[in-house]
Order: sequence, then C-alpha cells, then structure tokens
Amino acid sequence: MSDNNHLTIALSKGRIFDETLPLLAAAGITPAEEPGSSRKLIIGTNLPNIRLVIVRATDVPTYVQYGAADFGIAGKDVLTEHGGDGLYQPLDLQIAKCRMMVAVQKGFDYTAASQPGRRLRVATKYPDIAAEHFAGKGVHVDIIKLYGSMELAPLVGLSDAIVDLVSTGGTLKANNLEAVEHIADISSRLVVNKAALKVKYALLQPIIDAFAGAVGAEA
Ligand code: PRT
Ligand code: MG
Repeated sequence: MSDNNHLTIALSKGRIFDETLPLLAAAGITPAEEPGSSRKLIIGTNLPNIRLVIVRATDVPTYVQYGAADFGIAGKDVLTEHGGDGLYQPLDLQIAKCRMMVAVQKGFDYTAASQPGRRLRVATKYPDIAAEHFAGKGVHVDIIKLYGSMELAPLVGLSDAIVDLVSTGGTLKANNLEAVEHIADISSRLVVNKAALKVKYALLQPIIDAFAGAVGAEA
C-alpha cells in the first residue's frame, strides 16, 4: 500500500470517527466496516486504493508524521501536546468541539491557590499544555501525568486541580468539580504528512477540497 496510488487514513474510534463519516462521504469514501463493532485495525473502503487504520486518538499524529498514514484527523489538544513536526494542518474540521479547562473540587479556593508564587499540584493528560498555561500566569506547578479519569485526582487528594477537556460539563458535575479557568477552545484538525502531500498531491488535494467544502471552509 505504500505506492503513490494508495492512501492510508488514520482515525480513532469514538467521537472523532462518528463525526468524520459525513466528511468522508463528501469525499466519496465509505468505510467497509464500522470500527466500533469490528476488531479489525485496518478497514477497507468502497475505493480499492483507500484504507483506514484505527489507532488511539493520541497516536494519530505519530502515524501521520512517520508516513505510516498519509493523513488523519486529530484533536487540537492532541496536536498541541504532540507538536507539529512533519505535519501539515490545512483545515479546522470544526468537529469534536470542546474546551480545555482548569477544574477543581467545589469549594476549593482556586483564586488564592493560583496566586503568583504559590505552588499548585495539577493532574493532567496534557503536561505541556498545562505547564505553558501556568507558566504564563507565573504560577509554580507540580504536574502529575495521568492517562485518563483526571476527574478523580482532586477527589482523592492526588492533586489540587486538573487540566482536562470539558464538553457538556456533565462529568465535572457528577464528580463535584467545577471549571475555574478556560485555556483553549478545541476542535479536530486534518493532519497531512508533508511528504505525502507532495508525492500524492493528485489523490490528496481533491479529498482536502471535499472536506473543506463539507465544513464550509477554504482549503
Ligand atoms: O479514549 P482513548 O484513551 O482511546 O483516547 P481519547 O480519550 O483521547 O479519545 P476520545 O475519542 O475520547 O477523544 C478524542 C478527541 O475528542 C479528543 O482528543 C478531543 O479532541 C475530542 N473531544 C471532544 C473530547 C471531548 N470532547 C471530551 N469531552 N475528548 C474527551 N472528552 C472527555 C473529557 O476528557 C472528560 O473526561 O469527556 C469528558 C468530559 O465530557 P463532558 O461532556 O462530561 O463535559
Ligand atoms: Mg476517551
């Protein structure tokens, strides 16, 4: 599949996949199987020269950077944390929208705890984003890296605060937490391998254009 007439697209299961289906359809691409119910990691499409690889959301930039996939779709959270080396990011797809927020347990005095000079313990899956945010405020932080369920950390005394994604706010509410600071608005981006864009331009550009048309943007 590595010749110039074939394309490999890296996608993650879950919300990004569901919201990507209409974009793929706009480009004339229909997956042969539903990754939610299939255990296959390589999924064909209606087009014999285009296939999907199903990877963890955080791994999408890595597959595209190394050219194992020609392009993929990843959240701005994942892309910011990963860095943009070797990646061309032509399009904000306006899908899987959410907000990167600081949250604390209800009743915790965040204003006092985040004064310059104070030291705050922050649990997050996004250590670089969190470190940059607090450095910008002049707040010293000890960052505790977690891989999931950040919401638990303040409840059991692992951290004072978390940096995590919020969409409906339901998860924070269910765990007696509240958002206290907005760091960034997040949506998913198209990421293209820079070398592939050159050598497979004739295959890639019509897909990028179709995605742009579907989201009402200029590619
Ligand atoms: O699940 P896995 O570990 O494989 O990876 P992942 O969790 O990164 O994948 P997935 O599919 O859950 O998320 C993929 C992308 O969706 C993220 O990288 C974001 O860009 C985007 N996205 C949009 C979100 C959310 N909204 C979101 N709400 N990703 C995660 N969440 C989580 C959040 O971390 C929190 O635990 O949902 C919870 C909060 O949701 P609400 O609605 O209760 O506020
Ligand atoms: Mg998840």
